[in-house]
Amino acid sequence: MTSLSIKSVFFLTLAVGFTPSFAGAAAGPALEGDLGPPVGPPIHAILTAPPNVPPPIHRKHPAKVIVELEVRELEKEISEGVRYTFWTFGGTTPGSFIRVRQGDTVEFHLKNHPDNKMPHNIDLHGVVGPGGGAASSFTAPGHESQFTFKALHQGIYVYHCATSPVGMHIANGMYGLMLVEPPEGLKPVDHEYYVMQGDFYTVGKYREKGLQAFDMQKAIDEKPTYVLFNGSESSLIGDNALTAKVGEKVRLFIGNGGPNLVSSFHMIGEIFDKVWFEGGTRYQENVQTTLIPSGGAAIAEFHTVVPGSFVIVDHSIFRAFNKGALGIFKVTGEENKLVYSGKEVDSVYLGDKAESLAAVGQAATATAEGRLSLEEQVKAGEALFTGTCSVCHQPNGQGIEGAFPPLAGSDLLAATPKRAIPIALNGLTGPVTVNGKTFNSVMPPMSQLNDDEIANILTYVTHSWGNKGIEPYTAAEIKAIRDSTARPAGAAN
Ligand code: HEC
Ligand SMILES: [Cu+2]
Repeated sequence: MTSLSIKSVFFLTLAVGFTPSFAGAAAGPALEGDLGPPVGPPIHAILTAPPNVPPPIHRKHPAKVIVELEVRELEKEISEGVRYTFWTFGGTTPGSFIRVRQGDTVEFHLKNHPDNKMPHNIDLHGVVGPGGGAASSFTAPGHESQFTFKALHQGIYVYHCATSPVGMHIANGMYGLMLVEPPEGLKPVDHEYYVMQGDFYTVGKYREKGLQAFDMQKAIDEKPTYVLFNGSESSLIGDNALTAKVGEKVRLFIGNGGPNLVSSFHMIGEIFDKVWFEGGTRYQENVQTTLIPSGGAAIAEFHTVVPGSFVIVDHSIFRAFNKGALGIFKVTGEENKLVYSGKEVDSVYLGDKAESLAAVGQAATATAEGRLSLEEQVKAGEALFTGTCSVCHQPNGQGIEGAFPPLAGSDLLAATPKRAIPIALNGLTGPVTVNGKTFNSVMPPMSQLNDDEIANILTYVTHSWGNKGIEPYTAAEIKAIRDSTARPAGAAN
């Protein structure tokens, strides 16, 4: 045994039932997945921030690959106007994407930035060894750890921090993906993207503005405030949407960091040609929704046929529309009326995300700095009105005859503008007359919107379509009505 290197002993102990041939310890592969010793000079791995994926590896031999990953604790935007202190691998949530080849010897360096407050480590699900590396990588702020592993198994693997309290480190965004390419590589495609879901727990409610603290009790109760792709509500919408052209092949590396929820990953209006479920070697074909366990991953491939905005969701659908688990895949190119006749109507599924929510963020910043202008409030309100109130009252506020009263030029609204607050919060039932026409229908409470949002929406409504502007609504007056009136049973608070 003394003639064997320490590393060989390490691997031998893992190979249960393996009878080593001692005739030439250095000769040839010993273990399944061990494709021989590294060839050539060490290679520094290219790491990418989501949604980007490092370029394919075209190497024909195993190599020594050096991965340098730095942990940063950073305050970033989790939703428009909402800040959160993320703990990150490489400055982003999810962390940097790592790509190696089966058989590679990976020299892993974990650095904990000196400005950080917490110790961290890393558990790579693609590593065979105690803690997946966690046992060798505990790193205090300002320090660096190093360990080496051989990537024996191909596949797509989650990595995450495993420092106590583990759930808190993961909930703060400490997870990412490592791809171990098969020796022959993956089939070429036109685009590869990196999407990873996570659930987040803040003391404030969904979209409550300002810097939000982590809520341990909500995390223990598994009641997330946010469920997100790539760590922010806006990471895959607007200018950040994923893109392709008609007729292209796309590969998604999809992970789920959890810490708690399982993802029902779905792309509205697309069908996955192939899904390597659970990140394994088999694939399923013609898949609508694939389940990504917490701490698991999958590879999905599809090809684009018609243009449009395809909405990426966790099909546990309240998470998509009320907790942020929504992204856009934007396909441009020629229509194909044989495949799909229609014109694109974004707002059917996109809700308020059909509009850029940048104005909402600007208004939130302005509010925090005590300089919110009427114009900013109106712009934010317009973005929020779209896809919420506009569904019934229509984008131009004209309503629909016999069903939804108009908000544009409404004599009722003009006469009693403040009554719009309890209507928006608590809904309205029974006969109501607007511009001489009687409506007798039901408006559901919209109390899932927060005080800022309702104030901005009502300010927009009363300053648009020729409505005579009154004083802008304030979040404080919305809150006062929220606190002093009763909502119907079952309404959100
Ligand atoms: C699901 C459809 C629906 C949605 C969504 C909706 N409303 Fe209404 N709204 C109605 C109906 C129906 C009425 C009349 C209710 C009745 O007959 O009692 C109404 C009445 C009103 C009124 C009083 C009548 C008027 O024209 O002045 C106001 C103000 C109003 N809605 C504002 C809003 C605002 C603001 C939003 C978004 C936050 C909103 N509504 C979302 C259906 C809706
Ligand atoms: Cu950590």
